[in-house]
Amino acid sequence: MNTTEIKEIKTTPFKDQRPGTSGLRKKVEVFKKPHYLENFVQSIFDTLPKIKGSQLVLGGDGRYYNDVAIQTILKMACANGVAKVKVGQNGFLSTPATSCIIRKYGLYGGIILSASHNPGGPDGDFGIKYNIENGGPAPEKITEAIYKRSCEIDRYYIVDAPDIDLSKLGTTKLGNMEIEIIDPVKDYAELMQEIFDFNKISDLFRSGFTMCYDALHAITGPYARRIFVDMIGAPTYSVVNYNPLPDFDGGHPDPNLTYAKSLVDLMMSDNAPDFGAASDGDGDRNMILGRKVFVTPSDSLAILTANASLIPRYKNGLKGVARSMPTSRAVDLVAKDLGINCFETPTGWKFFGSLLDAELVTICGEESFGTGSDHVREKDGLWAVLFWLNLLAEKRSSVKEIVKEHWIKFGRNYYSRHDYEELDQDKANLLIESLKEKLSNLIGKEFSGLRVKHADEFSYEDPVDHFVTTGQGIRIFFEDDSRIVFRLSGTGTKGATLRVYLERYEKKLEALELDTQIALEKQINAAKEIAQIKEITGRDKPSVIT
Ligand code: VG1
Ligand code: CO
Repeated sequence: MNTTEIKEIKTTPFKDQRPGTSGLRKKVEVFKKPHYLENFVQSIFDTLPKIKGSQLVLGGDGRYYNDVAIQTILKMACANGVAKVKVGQNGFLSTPATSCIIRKYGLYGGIILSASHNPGGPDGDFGIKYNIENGGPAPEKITEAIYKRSCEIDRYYIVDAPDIDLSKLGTTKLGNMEIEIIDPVKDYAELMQEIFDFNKISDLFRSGFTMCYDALHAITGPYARRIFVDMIGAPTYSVVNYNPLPDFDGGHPDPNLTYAKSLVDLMMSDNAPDFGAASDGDGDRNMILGRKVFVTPSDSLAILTANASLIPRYKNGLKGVARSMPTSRAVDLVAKDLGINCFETPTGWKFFGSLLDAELVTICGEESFGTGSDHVREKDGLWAVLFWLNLLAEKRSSVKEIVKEHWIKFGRNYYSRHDYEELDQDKANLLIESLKEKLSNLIGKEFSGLRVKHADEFSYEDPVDHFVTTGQGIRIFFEDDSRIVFRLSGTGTKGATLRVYLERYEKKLEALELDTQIALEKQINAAKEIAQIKEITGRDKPSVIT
């Protein structure tokens, strides 16, 4: 029998532990402050009614400080009476794989160590997120309770024990708590094999189809190698940057036009393979490219929805779809055509969980390179890539052809997001506050040739549990049905990030292939004018355009 001494450590609250869009994210140096991580973890444990005797899963995206945090969390889990923890080998687990494991083994919950697409390393970001027994991110009522607890906390529990070796698969003990070190890929890969037709995708590769999947030195490398190369038989060169590194090789593991630049350059060149894709730090995002074409995440969501019946798991149709509010309305048109419901939720995956659990929707998506379905309760990067591969294997046409066909049938929702990063927090708040004050006076006014039809601040009542979430972004609708949305990011760790979401619908055949920024010129200018971006922030252009 292992005896391990439980220590009660006195502490005082930090005032900044309110989880954002996706868990608590801070600079590594903040997490390194004495008691900072411990306070938050204990606040999670104190908030959960059945933590004693429970089973959890624990892992992260391999970023700097994961290894240290995992050891602390294991010792705290033991001191708090957790019965068993499954840990990914070497501490690795992607976000969707964690969700899969919670569901498959009926666990009480999981702790994910990641700051997703934010940079890593000693000067980078770190994060921690709690997922509940449905496998999804804790909903707002739980994250708010955790925050409230963190404001009062005065002690935490931890055992005094040597570190656990996480490199060997198998079961070990820490005091009375069982620790099972698991293969991080196996359960997830098996689930993917149930959803998609791997044989069809193998045939596609055998026919000479070429792909470049860029894991950006983040968590999906081992998953992509196992699934694409070992199981499906894609040539090894199909997966690049596949070894996870604590600092992502100095990169920004964010699959978009700015940060996955080498992949984008390759896909736009004459040597482009047929298909290109990338994922983010923790594996829940996806970027889809074809030869000389980038598929916006909003279009990808609409195209996957429209073609879902070609995929084994979805062959009998979809229950409904959901998108976050700023995501383009392309999927709404598909839902209408299919005769299914389309829900509009606030930003962040935590809002999709209750719709998925109530079986109101099958597929969900966000404009921020996030797509997923009811197979887990997180967005899922490799799932989206496999969905596209399965589609390409069925249709045997190019990505560009599939996208064009879609626009011809449904029209095109030109869409772009302009981010103004690292703004002064007070100026960003002022910008949003002044917008709110202006809202009722905007109607009927004209900006850059666009007349305002309606303007409001988005709030959401969950149709299942009726929980109301307010302050979810400013929406301006114009008479031509184009739209601008303004909101502040809830995942940044330095200053504030203003996100401006721009959308315009086009049905005319001859206008389906314009340059996006040109197609949205009026909306871009109207946004600058309405929000007085330059006057308030001093910036005359965004730092990132996606
Ligand atoms: C961003 C995205 C949002 C996404 C969130 C978490 O949030 O806009 O759509 O759900 O990141 O994604 P925000 O508040 O910064 O706009 V991830 O891949 O960090 O888990
Ligand atoms: Co992510």
